Amino acid sequence: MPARDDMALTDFQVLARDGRARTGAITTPRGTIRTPAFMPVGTAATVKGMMPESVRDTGADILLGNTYHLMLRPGAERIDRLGGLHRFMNWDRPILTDSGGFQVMSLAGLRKLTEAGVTFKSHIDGSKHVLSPETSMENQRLLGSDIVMCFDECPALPADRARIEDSMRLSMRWAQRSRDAFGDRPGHMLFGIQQGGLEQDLREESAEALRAIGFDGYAIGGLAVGEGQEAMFGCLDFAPDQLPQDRPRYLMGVGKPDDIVGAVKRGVDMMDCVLPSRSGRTGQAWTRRGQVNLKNARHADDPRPLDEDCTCPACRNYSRAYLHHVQRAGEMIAGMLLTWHNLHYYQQLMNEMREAIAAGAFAAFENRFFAERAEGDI
Ligand code: PRF
Ligand code: ZN
Repeated sequence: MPARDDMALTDFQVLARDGRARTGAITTPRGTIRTPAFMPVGTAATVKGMMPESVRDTGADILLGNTYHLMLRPGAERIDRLGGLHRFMNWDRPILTDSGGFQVMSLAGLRKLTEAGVTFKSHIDGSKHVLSPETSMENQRLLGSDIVMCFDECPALPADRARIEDSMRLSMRWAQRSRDAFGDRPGHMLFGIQQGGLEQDLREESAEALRAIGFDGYAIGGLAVGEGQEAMFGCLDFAPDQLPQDRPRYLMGVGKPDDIVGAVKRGVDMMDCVLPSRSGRTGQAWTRRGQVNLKNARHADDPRPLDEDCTCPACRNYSRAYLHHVQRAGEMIAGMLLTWHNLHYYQQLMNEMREAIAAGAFAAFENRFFAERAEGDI
């Protein structure tokens, strides 16, 4: 038995496999993350419309935060002075922060990309900033992130092979600089990000570069950027297997419930997406039977809950008629209730998949998942 000081503060264990799907646990000093895990998105130090204790009640073990947004407002130094992101937003469990590489390309105003990094103008006030592997690692350290992401670049698809290849190689040089700048921080994990578009050989080259550097976990970046589900699944048929078996694999920015089921089936352990929270604020609900638009007039006189089998507060305490009314009236509670329901549904789905994988019954789970959706909302 090693002395306590010698024991790793973070760990990943695969507890069971079913086909390529796995279930396991990531251990961190701030708590355990059951995998496959879905991470609600808390971009601006809040999961919009939800109290942190309510997010926890839906079953979330970890949240995602965004370096890009937080460095611009309120500033990573300020959050550090105020005791770090966990204390600032009142969430004491693990937080994964994205590096800003993806957000700066999609959100920033005028920007200039060089080997050194990205110079850009804030989408909030036009002020000038620099993100590089080094400044991203520093900002994520100031935030107190438990799982830090490498600084990378992600081209939108479709793109030329040459563009994808150059971008992937730049991201791999940035991955080495991220590793060097991160240093040795017990209790915190650094994840590399695989790029390479839909090309199997570029994905392999990227995986090899990341494995040679060595990370605590490996993300699959550059997917869900306009290629469609079939192409994404085609890539996921080989990409997870190119990454180390004994480390968590995180598919960034995915997705709809059926994307998530397909990704888990192909060996993905972690995911994040704004969909359940964002669509909750526009009247869209996700249930076992698919997508339901609460704005639709067919709900106006409906006394039934959104989903009679769901145990979330929106379904236990309110009718479809009420959810329809508050949505139409633009009341704040509309977004609050639907976000709660959607996050609850997503976490329920993850729970079912973890149990199915542990029981060697993923195929049966998948059949039920698609059969219920095929029935449609009734
Ligand atoms: N890189 C980073 N964040 C991301 C992505 C990526 O490729 C994606 C792609 N779906 C979402 N978020 N750093
Ligand atoms: Zn519900």
